[in-house]
This record gives sequence, structure tokens and C-alpha cells, in this order.
Amino acid sequence: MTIMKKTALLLALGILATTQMVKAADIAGFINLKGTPPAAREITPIKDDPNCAALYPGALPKTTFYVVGPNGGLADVVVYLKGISGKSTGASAPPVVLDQKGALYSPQILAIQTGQKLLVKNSDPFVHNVHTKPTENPESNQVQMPGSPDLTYTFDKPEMFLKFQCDVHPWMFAWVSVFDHPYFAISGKDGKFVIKNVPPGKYTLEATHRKLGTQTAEIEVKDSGAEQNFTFEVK
Ligand SMILES: [Cu+2]
Repeated sequence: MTIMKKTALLLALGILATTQMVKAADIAGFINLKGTPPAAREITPIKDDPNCAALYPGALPKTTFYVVGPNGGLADVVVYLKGISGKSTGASAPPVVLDQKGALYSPQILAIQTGQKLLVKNSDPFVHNVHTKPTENPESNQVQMPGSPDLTYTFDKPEMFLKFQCDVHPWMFAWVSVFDHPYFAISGKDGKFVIKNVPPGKYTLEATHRKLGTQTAEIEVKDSGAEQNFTFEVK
């Protein structure tokens, strides 16, 4: 074997070893809701605002405090690794979009990293007033006219359920959880969640629903990943 071939082989082995060292796997699970939550209610104040009422000639939209799928899966649960800090990749992560559509925020439960851009859109034909009510980050209050450019937000400090509200439409709320690492997910309408690319190791995994509180599990992520389910109960 020539020296060049040997060098190439060693390089290839080196790259292989490095790839294996940075191996990462997914944490997947299912959130189950036991019990019957309070029924969703029509958001009746929408009727009092002619601009908004015009968007809903039929049934009014309903509250989304508990979004439960046909299989008992609970949506909008924020699942995240606990006790990790200073690992944000938010500056290079793609922006997260929060839309204002039909006089509602969409989605209403979101999560982002510190330093990651949150773009707030106004897809409605009328004005909104985007008012943040943080506990750890600075407050802001901005008018957004119809057709005007997206508003851009970033947050430097982690906090759970940072409240966005509209001062024009008092039923409009969104809740943005901010993490200084990328290891989080939100359960979908099927109750499932996946946290991607977690380095193998032992972790504390938390699942928090805005109305039903927090549950904790000690987990080990192996090369093949980890699975962890949670059950929330309506008392
Ligand atoms: Cu509004």
C-alpha cells in the first residue's frame, strides 16, 4: 500500500469514528389523556366585532384548551429535556411562524429556541395588536395593520408559555415556550411527539400541558433512541 493510500484509509477511518461519536437518536412517545375534559366552548365575543363576525357566517370557532384525538391522544403538550442549557442552535435554525388568521392565533401552542426568529403574520383583513406578556424576556406591544410585513421576535431567555395576546381581540392568545437547546417537541393531534437528534445519554424528560401541569420521566437515550409515553388525567 502506498503512503497516499494509507493516508486516505486513515482519513476515512477518522471520518467514520467522528461520525459515530456524534451519533444522535430520536425520543418518541405518545401522550394519552384519561378522563373527559370540559367541552370546548364557542368563542362568542367574536359576534360582537363585525369584522370578525363576517369571517364566521356559520358556526363560531371554539376554545382549544384540550385538543384530544379519536385515539385519546392529547395535542399541544410541550415535551422537552430538562436541565440542559447553553446549547441553543436558534441563531441558525429556520424561523417559526405564528399566523393571525380568522381573528385567532395559529398555532396557539408553539416552542422555539433562544435566538431563533419567530415571525408573526397578519393574514386577516383588519388590524391586530400583538402584545407579549413574558415573565423572563422584555415585553413588547406592536400594532400590525392588514397587509403589513411580518413582525420578527427573538427571545434571549428560556421561559415556559410566554403569552402573546391581541389587545384588539381579547379572546386571542398564543403561548410560546422558549428553550436554550433544540431538544423539544409538541404533541400532535394524534398525541404523538418526536424529539430529534438527541445524543445518547441519561436525561430527565418533562411533558407540560398548559391546563394539566407537568409530568417527569427519567430516560436513557441509546444509539437506537428512546421511547417514553405520558398519561395526563382530567380529575
Ligand atoms: Cu387581533
